[in-house]
Parts: sequence; C-alpha cells; structure tokens
Amino acid sequence: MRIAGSPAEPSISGDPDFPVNRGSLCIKGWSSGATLAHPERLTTPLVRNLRGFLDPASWDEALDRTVAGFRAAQARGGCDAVGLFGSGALTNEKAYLLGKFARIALGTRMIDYNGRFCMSSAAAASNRAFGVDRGLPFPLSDIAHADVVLLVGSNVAETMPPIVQYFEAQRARGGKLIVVDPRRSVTALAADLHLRLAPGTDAALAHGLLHLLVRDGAIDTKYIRERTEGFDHVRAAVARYWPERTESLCGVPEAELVLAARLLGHADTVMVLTGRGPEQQSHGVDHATAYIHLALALGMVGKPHAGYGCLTGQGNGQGGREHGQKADQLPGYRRIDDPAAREHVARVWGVDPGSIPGAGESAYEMLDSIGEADGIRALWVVGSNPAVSAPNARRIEARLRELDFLAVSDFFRSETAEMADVVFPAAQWAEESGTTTNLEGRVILRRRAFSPPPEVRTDLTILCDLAARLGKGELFASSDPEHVFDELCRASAGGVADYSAMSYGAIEAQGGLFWPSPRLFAERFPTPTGRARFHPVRDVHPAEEPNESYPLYLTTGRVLAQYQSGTQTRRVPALTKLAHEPLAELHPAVARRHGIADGDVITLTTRRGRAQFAAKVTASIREDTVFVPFHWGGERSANRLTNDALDPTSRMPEFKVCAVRIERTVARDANAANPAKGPGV
Ligand SMILES: Nc1nc2c(c(=O)[nH]1)N[C@H]1C(S)=C(S)[C@@H](COP(=O)(O)OP(=O)(O)OC[C@H]3O[C@@H](n4cnc5c(=O)[nH]c(N)nc54)[C@H](O)[C@@H]3O)O[C@H]1N2
Ligand SMILES: Nc1nc2c(c(=O)[nH]1)N[C@H]1C(S)=C(S)[C@@H](COP(=O)(O)OP(=O)(O)OC[C@H]3O[C@@H](n4cnc5c(=O)[nH]c(N)nc54)[C@H](O)[C@@H]3O)O[C@H]1N2
Ligand SMILES: [Mo]
Repeated sequence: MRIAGSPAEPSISGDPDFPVNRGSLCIKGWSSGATLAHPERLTTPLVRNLRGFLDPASWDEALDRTVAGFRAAQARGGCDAVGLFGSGALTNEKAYLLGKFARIALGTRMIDYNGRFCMSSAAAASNRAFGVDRGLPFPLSDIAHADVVLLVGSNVAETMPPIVQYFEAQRARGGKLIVVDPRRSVTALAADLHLRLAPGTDAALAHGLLHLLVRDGAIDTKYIRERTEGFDHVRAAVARYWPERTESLCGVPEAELVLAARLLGHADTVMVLTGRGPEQQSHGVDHATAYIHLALALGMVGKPHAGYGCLTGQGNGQGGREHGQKADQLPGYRRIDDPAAREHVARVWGVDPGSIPGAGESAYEMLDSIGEADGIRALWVVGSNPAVSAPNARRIEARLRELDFLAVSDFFRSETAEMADVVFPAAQWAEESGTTTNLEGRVILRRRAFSPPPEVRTDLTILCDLAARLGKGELFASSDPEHVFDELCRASAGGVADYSAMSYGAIEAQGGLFWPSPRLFAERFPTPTGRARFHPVRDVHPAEEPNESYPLYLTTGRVLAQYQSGTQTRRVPALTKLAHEPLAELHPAVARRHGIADGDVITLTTRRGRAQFAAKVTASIREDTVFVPFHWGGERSANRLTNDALDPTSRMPEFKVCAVRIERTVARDANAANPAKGPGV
C-alpha cells in the first residue's frame, strides 16, 4: 500500500509489485487515511481531573502521573502490581520494547497482549505438532496451486479480501474449496462444498473426516511412518467416529462428510487452513490439532502447495507474538523460563539475568486479577480496547474500574481510554517507521510518510520517556525504530524467530525478508526428533451449551466494513455507511417462533449479560445458531454476552460458542419512527 498527499488529504493506492496482495486493498485499506486528520483524533495527552473528567494536559504532567501511578501500585502490591497489555497491531519494534520495558524498567512479570484472544490456540497447536509457530509455512500464493483447500471457520471474503484472489485462482484452475462454518458466509457461498457444522463441534468433524480417510485407505502411510510420530493413538481415537455418529455430533449430513473425505482423499495436494472459528474456543488448541492431523495423515505438510496454515489476523499478528510481549516469552520466540535464553537476552539488555522476572498471566487472567489480593493494581494498555474486545465484557469493565491507575495509548478515545486516568496520544502507522511480520513470516518495513501532529508522540518515544522517569533511561537510550530493530535482531539471535541477519537496509533492498525461509518442513520438522507429532485430542463439549432457558448457540465474528473493537472504523463515514450497527443473524424459523421480522430490535441474553441488535433474518445460518459481530460497545456489545471460559493451554477465550436467549424488543417500524428506542447509530 502506498500513501501520499497530506494527512488531511491522503491519497492511498495499492502497490501492484507487493507480492502479498499484488495491489489489492480492502475497503478498510482504501479508507485508512481518514483517521489521520480525523476531528476526534487525540492531539494532546489527557489526564483525569479531580472532578472525574479527562482534561488536556502537558506531556510532563501525563508522564509524571503515570510514573506516580506505577510506583504507588508497586509500593502497595510489589513489582507485579503493574500490568502491561500490548497488541498484535504494534510493530515488532514496539512489541519488543514493551516487553523489555515490562521486564527491566518495571520489573513486572505481568505483560500479555491481545494475540491471546486471536492467535494463541493455533500457535499452541502448531508448536505441539511441528515444533514451531508460524501462521503459514508457505507463501499465500501457494493457495492458488492446491487441488483442494479445506477452509475452516474463516470468512476470508470479509476478513481478508486482498487474499481472495488466491482462492479464486485456485478454483479457476479446477481446484475445490471446502468451507467449514455454521453460517453460509460470503466465503462459503463460493465453496464447492459447505459443511455447516454446529458451533463448537470442530473436533468431532475433523475426527469424522480422518475416520473416513483411514477407512478408505486414503492416508499416506509412508509419510506417516517416516515423518511423524504418535499416529497410532490418533487412529485409535478416531475409530469411533463413523459417519452416522459424526453427523449426530456435529450436525453435518453423512453424505457431505463422505463427499468431503472423497475430495480430500483423492487430491494430490491438500491445504488445510483454519481461522478463528475453530480456534476461539475453550478447546481451540485441540480443534486446531484435529485439523492438523488431517494434513499430516494425508502426507501434505512440507509438500509444495499443500500443508496446514492458520490465517493470522492482525497487521502484525505473527511478529507481535515473536518478540516478547507475551507473558511467557523473550525476544526471538524464546521461553522466559529457559536459562540460556535469559542469559543471552540479559547480555543484550545489559542487566543481570536474575533481574528478569518469570512468566506472567495470560491476557484475560491478568485483567481478571484486578481487585484480587495478588492482582494488578495499575495497567497500561497499548494498542487494544479490551472494554469492547474482551469476553464477558461487563465483568472486565467492572474490573478495570477497580484499578488504582489506568493508562491507555491510542489515537482516539476508545471505550477503554474513556475509563483511563491518563491517555497518551500515539502516532499512527503512516507517521512512524517500523517493521511487521506477516502471516507468511515475511518481515516488511513501513516507512513514515507524514510527521505526527505536534503534540503526538510515537509509542517508542513514550516508552523511552517513561523509562527515563523510572530511572532506567540508559537502558532505553533510543526511540529510533531502526536502532530498536537492530537491538531486537541481536536479542533474537539464536532464538526460534531469529532476525539477526536482518536490517532495515536489507529488508528494503529485498522488498521483505523471511525468517528463516518462505517454505518450511520440506525435509524435517524443528522438533527434537525431526518428526511432526500427532497428539490425541478429545472431542469435548463447549463450556456452555443450549438448554431450556438459553435455547440457541451464540457465535460471534466480523463484518467487512468494521475492524475489531471499532475504535477506528466506527469513525470513518465510508465504513459506517456500509455497517452502522450490529446485525444479529438468525434463521427464519427462529424469527417466526419469536414473531421477529427483519430489522426488528431484539435483545439477546446470556448468563453474563444482555445486548440489543437489529435482526437480520437469513436462511444462511443454522437454525440453532445466532451470529453477531463484536465491533460495537455498550448496549450493542457482543462481548457482554460471550463466555470467558479459557482453553487450558492457550488461555484463549471461548468467543465462538455460548448459549443465548432471544426476545423481540422493538418492531422495525417503531424502531424507525423512534430511533432513540432502538440501538441507535
Ligand atoms: N473486516 C474485518 N477484517 C478483519 C478483522 C476485522 O475485525 N474486520 N480482524 C482481523 C483479525 S484480528 C482476525 S483474527 C481475522 C479473523 O478472521 P476470521 O477468522 O475469518 O473471522 P471471524 O469472523 O471471527 O470468524 C470466521 C468464521 O468462523 C465461523 N464460526 C463461528 N463458530 C464456529 C465454529 O464453532 N466452528 C467453525 N468451523 N467456524 C465457526 C463464523 O461464522 C465466521 O464466519 O480477521 C482480520 N480481518
Ligand atoms: N466476541 C468476540 N470478541 C473478540 C473476537 C471475536 O471474534 N469475537 N476476536 C478477538 C480478536 S481475534 C482480536 S485480535 C481482538 C482485537 O480487539 P482489540 O485488542 O481491542 O483490538 P483493536 O480493536 O484493534 O484495538 C486496538 C486499539 O488500539 C489502537 N491502536 C491501533 N494501533 C495502535 C498503535 O500502533 N499504537 C497505539 N498506541 N494504539 C493503537 C486502536 O485505535 C484501537 O483503539 O478482539 C478479540 N475479541
Ligand atoms: Mo485477531
């Protein structure tokens, strides 16, 4: 993507030479310049005054207040009383410096980030199976060459439009696309086969498909013998998943299961891709693992134009999980409990290895510890809006209110910033240089195009300013992204994600660099034995299932024209014109039962809360399921409904399944006549 013009009138264009999207942008890309000179943009720091309002303040005042807030919390509760909440939206440099800041400027183990809500289940499954966590171990363009793509719980047509071209090219070559989703999403509409499973039943479906592949002799026994271990347990586990039983478990008709297995079993190249659908569950790691088993059993992982991949979400979803903003991690995807890693990183940082704290708590658990005796008392959120995006959001809002001190860095007054004691106005992507690592493991350099507004600072500068006030200035000497990147490269040397051979110059000269290479696993896997690992997984029920009081499944996700917690996209007219309010998708039979017409305002209630949506009556969703997007807060917040059950390994919340009740609140006509009663704009 290219940006020119001025912040007030930026002109954005696709870059046809950029290999990832070949010039294709989605509507959020085209309109992304609209946030630069937006009238609601934060242009000075804000500090909460004695009357409880956020007032414009000087940088000195905001920074001093923050340091005082951190110090007071640590005086009462020890070093770990301050928490940091980072983001996959941050550049590698920021993610790195935030992790360093937590460990050696504050000495706290409490740092985690929103990737815990996004990538963590597939990451854990990939680590377990392949010994490394890389979104795609092949370039995106490989998708175009796979004979069969099994796309699971991912609505790329709305969430990743620039890569749809590869799926189109795949089908144009005669390839087949199988989509697994409880909704006939825009993506599923283009599929040759759509398996409309019940939410939360991915393990049963994947087991059922593997059962058929084993039964029909379609598995690659040579590959399994030579390149993997542990298959026998998995084969035994799927023996009970005959098609009839699988149909009763996941709701996909037997004939469709057989057809899917036939397509998978007869193809030379099969690519299995997962999105958030199967992953954002209290057994998300097992779900991703069950799909990895299909790719391994078919002998596809490491084969050209085939394999398993996870469609990483955020701009820096991959790099953001490599350089130490995760609770258990040091730069280079190193474990924080590994003595050699601590030694190496401590040397780069110029500190004693013993001074680096141990592993902290996961994102949701850290937020949920607020108010507990050993919980955090002060929090700094950089690049996230958990008041809208965390599960069981009412509980999290209440927790955030119990903090002694909250600081937020953002471009706008997000719902979380509204609750803060100090808000730092941060520079936006076009106003600072930095690297991101995309889902292919391609490290990309983005150069600053404009200067930020005069009273706006970059996140790196804010980190260095705070470190100086905490007496650690000499350890945070430069906020220049290139210097920080060079240090990151040294800190990552020898780690799993080793960037030590990289530099801004080299990235720019080559138009992006891969760690370690575009295609992985051709010869061996980075596991101790060099083999991929099957790991038997159980197919267990979601934490909450429909019953008489809450008779339907609720699942949540995204729409094309809004992004995440909506802080940016709800402020862009070109986008709100397309999606100005959340629509709850429900089946015509459900609508009939409740006397609901399209456009009526409905109230959804779960064990955790209520929220209002306009009804979108559509036969594209299962009769037992309601879908809502999560891009809005307050009365229209999907996350006031969602369940905070966590996966035992990845600590990923179960955003994709809970039990819900539905009521009509206001008829569409009344809603139109009196918008104040409806969910409003
Ligand atoms: N427009 C837009 N694009 C985005 C984003 C955005 O907010 N807006 N966010 C970005 C980010 S951070 C991410 S992580 C990606 C996410 O990208 P996706 O994974 O494509 O997004 P979702 O809409 O969360 O979920 C995908 C699908 O999972 C289905 N699903 C629900 N429950 C289940 C289930 O139990 N099993 C299965 N198999 N499927 C299920 C939903 O119906 C939905 O169609 O998108 C990125 N792109
Ligand atoms: N119900 C439900 N909830 C979900 C999901 C779901 O599917 N269903 N998906 C989950 C997923 S996959 C994700 S990734 C999360 C995302 O949810 P969040 O973590 O809330 O992510 P964003 O909405 O992108 O929030 C980023 C905030 O930081 C600001 N920001 C962006 N870039 C920067 C930067 O460089 N510096 C600073 N200082 N600020 C910045 C933005 O303005 C915005 O306010 O939501 C999760 N929540
Ligand atoms: Mo995400």
